This record gives sequence, structure tokens and C-alpha cells, in this order.
Amino acid sequence: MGDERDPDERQPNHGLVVEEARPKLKKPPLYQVLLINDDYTPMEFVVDLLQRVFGLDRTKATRVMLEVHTRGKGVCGVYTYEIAETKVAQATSYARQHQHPLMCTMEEA
Ligand code: TYC
Repeated sequence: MGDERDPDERQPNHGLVVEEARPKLKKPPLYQVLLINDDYTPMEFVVDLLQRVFGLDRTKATRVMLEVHTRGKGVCGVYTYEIAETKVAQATSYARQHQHPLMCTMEEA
């Protein structure tokens, strides 16, 4: 007697190798948040801001502040788009509340 099963059950893939589709999880683009130097914002205020907004310890905050002061700009942190936007908004708002002209921007890493 013959095999009565459905042909698809006997050879479901018809001899083809079938691979699972790989889950399409793309890494999100990352953005550097930058401080830009100016001549007016006090150094101590910048160090304080880097600690409050970017969670840096005092040593790292001082290092970033001096990088900005001497080279014109420096990286405060690297984040996904919406986190970076929020950090820029928080830093700018905090500086304006204290009447400082500090500039904070973001760019794709
Ligand atoms: N250049 C400023 C000063 O001499 C210090 C400063 C550092 C300002 C970093 C802005 O993002 C900045 N007081």
C-alpha cells in the first residue's frame, strides 16, 4: 500500500532549505550632544550643568568643560534621538533660567 499522507506532510519543504527570517531589529541612530564654547558662561556653571543634566561626576564634568573651553566644543553624551533632544532642551532651559548664553546642540554620531 502507498503512503496516504498529504505530499506536503511527507516532504514539507520540497527539498528546499528554509531559513527562519531573521528578526529585523535595526540599531537606532545615535546622536552626540555637544556644548559649544562662549565667553560668558561661568566655568563652574558648566561643570554643574554637566553633572545635573548629563549625570557626569565632577571629574568628568570638569574634563568636558575644559575640552569645550579650549577646543571650542565637546561631547556631553551619546543618546538616541529623543533622549538627545531632551538633554539639549534641559541644558538650554537650565542655562537660560540663569541668564547664560550657553549653546547646546546635537549631531548624528
Ligand atoms: N569659556 C567660558 C569661560 O571662560 C567657559 C565655558 C565652557 C563656556 C564651556 C561654555 O560650554 C561652555 N567662562
